[in-house]
Amino acid sequence: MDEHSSFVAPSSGPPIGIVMGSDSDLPTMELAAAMVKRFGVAYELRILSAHRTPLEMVDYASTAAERGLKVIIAGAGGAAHLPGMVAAITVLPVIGVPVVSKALSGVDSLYSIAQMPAGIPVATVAIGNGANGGLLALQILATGDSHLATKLYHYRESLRAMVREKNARLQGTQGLQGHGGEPAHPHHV
Ligand code: RP5
Repeated sequence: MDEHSSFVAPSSGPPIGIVMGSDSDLPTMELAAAMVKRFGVAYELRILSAHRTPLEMVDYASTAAERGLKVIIAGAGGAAHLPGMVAAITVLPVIGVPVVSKALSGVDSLYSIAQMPAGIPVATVAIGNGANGGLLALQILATGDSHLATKLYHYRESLRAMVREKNARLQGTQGLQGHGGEPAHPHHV
């Protein structure tokens, strides 16, 4: 492993790497892939286990930057060491996605991913939230890509519009639900 590999001039591979510990993580990590795809950004998808294929994991992480990756989204469940170990090997930003586990519902995954020692950060999203993993990766890329930043801004606009529309619909039903002209959902100050 070349410990300086992150400083080698990168090739033109996809900028986002999505890795996961097992195919059982795929339903969660496909949410990340779908989000990245939605914004038209190229990505690669790999099953890579910190415990079952440690040497492949080291190879992947140590060559990630020279292959052109800019950010890695890593999902794992249970004793979820993949994101932290990948982060230990490369200086690329690593986003950890805690996958829901059978025994502890993903709390084990969350703690394993978030509680990194000083010096080796992993940006951890909520349990099962692969979509936010994808979005955060896109936001990191967008710091150097104004076209992508504009697309993300429009996405936020769509979220705002969605909430406003929901509120407008709620306000429209108040006349049916309210009592004696009182708002159905009074605002207490
Ligand atoms: C972890 O163990 C994987 O990330 C997965 O979430 C969990 C269970 O793996 P499988 O037993 O389903 O392969 O390494």
